[in-house]
Formats: sequence, structure tokens, C-alpha cells
Amino acid sequence: KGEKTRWFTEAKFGLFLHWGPYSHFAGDIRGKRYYGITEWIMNRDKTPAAEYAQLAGGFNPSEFNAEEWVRIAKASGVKYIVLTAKHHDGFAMWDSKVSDFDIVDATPYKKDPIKALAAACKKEGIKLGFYYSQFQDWHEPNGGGNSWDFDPKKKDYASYYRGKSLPQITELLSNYGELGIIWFDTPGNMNKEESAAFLEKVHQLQPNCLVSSRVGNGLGDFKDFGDGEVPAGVVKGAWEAIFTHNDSWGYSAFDQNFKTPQEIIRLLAEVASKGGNLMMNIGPMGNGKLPALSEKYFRATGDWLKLNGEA
Ligand code: JFZ
Repeated sequence: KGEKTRWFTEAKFGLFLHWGPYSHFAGDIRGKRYYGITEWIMNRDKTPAAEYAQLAGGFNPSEFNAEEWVRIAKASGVKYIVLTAKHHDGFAMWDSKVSDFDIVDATPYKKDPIKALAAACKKEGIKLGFYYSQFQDWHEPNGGGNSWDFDPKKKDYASYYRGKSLPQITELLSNYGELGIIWFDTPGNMNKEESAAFLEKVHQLQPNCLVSSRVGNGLGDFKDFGDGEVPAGVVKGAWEAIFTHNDSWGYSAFDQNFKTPQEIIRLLAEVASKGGNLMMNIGPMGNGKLPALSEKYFRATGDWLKLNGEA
């Protein structure tokens, strides 16, 4: 276990990216504004799944350039990237054969950004991981979380795991080369056997791929603390603190409250001094660009790390 997590425990600094149709909405859906957690906008607005799917068709990241993202990541001193392959809205950021609710089949963009990002990361020696919401899926009648369209009492979660979640995990681990992490989240009411099935699926397809503790039920290859949480003292083993650059994981058009390079560096030093990694999130815009201040402050962080011999 120690050997498997070595690259991770040595990495210290990672980049989290929350990117999907909610980046296009940017905190504004059906004429209503929401501040913070813009990736939750469908849930906060109780947007009907069919209407959300229709609006998601406006997502067209035509300015996305994977190599540019990876260049910025490298210049910032991060050693790994974790991108939301599927968040709670159920939308797949790759060309999934399991569901047509994906970027290739349901948007005018029609390309697979995950393929491009995997190639760019491989070329530049950055480890790549995918966030995958294994329990919550607001698009699916049997997925967790959407009780405004679908009666929770009628949900057959097992059929959702069998029919969508596990097959999509298989796609991600089979078609995009060697992955560093599958970052599961919000296990909800999964039982231990169900969490174990996800862990085993990942390890069966890619034995070296690490699984986040949010696979649930005390399982996983490394521990994640709560969002924006740093443990009080030194913690042994492989772990990560996760923060977002402003007040939202997904892009928000109304949030400029970005942490300065000084704040990022202080946090990085504090987390490193306690033995963990800092994975800091940026919410790319719907057009595929990173917010200007995120790019600027991350680059400045990387400049400091280089000046001080840490990158
Ligand atoms: C989850 C997601 O619901 C959210 O949208 C985002 O992706 C974030 C990184 O993860 O939210 C959580 C999950 C766990 C905790 C807090 C927020 N927690 O354990 O404190």
C-alpha cells in the first residue's frame, strides 16, 4: 500500500477541476441566481431533469485547449489533476456508450475533452484522476439525490449501479490510459458491499489507481477531509485536504472572492507540515477557459514554489 501511494504522498499539491453544464449556467438558471456550489444548481433550483438536459445542450466549450490547461497546471507546481468526469447532475464529460447524456451526444461541442486532457497529461508527466459521482445522479430515476422528479421510495439503486455507474467507471478505466485516481464522492446510502464493489472494480481494471475515501464505508486508498477542512495536527498515511479557489466548486459568474497566492502558499505549507496534500479547485468556464484570476494566482503560486526550490 505504501508503494502504491508514494507518488501521491510526494505530490503535495494537486489541481481539482469542476467542469460541466453547470459551468455554462455559472450560477444562473431559468432566470434565477444562486451563490456558491454552482455545480448543485439543478438541485437548488429543482430543475426538472428533462429541462436541465435540454439547457445542458447550450454547453459548448469551444475554446477548451487541454494542452493550455496542463501548461498552466505545470507552471503552478501541481503534480496531479482531478477532473469531474461526472458530477451529481449525471452528465458525462466523455463519449459514453452507457448513456447519451454526455458531451459528445448532447452538446454542439461533440468532442471528448477527457481524451484530449489524458493525452496532454501523459505528454507532460502530470498524473490524471477522475471525479465520479457514484451514488448521486439527478438525471436518472434510480440514481441518488433527485427526489423532485423521481419518488425516492421507488428507486432501485442497485439497478443504477449495475446499469450506469459501474459500466461508466469501466469506460473511464479502459479508454483513457493509466489513471492516478478515481475520486468518488457522497456515498449516500451505499452499504459496505456496494462501496467495496466500486473499489474492487477500479483495482481489477487498474491495480495502481488510487481510490478516494469518499467511496464510502471506511474504504479507499487515501483519506479526504471535509471540504475546506485541515486536520488539527500531523496525520499519518496518505491524505488530502480539499479547498476551492473562491466560494464555489463550479464556475460562478458572480464570485470573484479568489484566494491570493499568499493564501494558497500558506495553506499549502500548513497542509504539507501536517503530512498531507492540498488539492485546490478551479472552476473552468463554460467556454473552456480558466477564470483569469485563477490562472494568475495559480501561476504566481508556482513561481513562488520554483523560487524556493519546491517545484
Ligand atoms: C461534495 C459535492 O457535493 C460538491 O459538489 C463538491 O464536488 C465537493 C468537492 O464534494 O460535497 C461535499 C462532500 C463531503 C463533504 C462536504 C461537501 N464533507 O465531508 O464535509
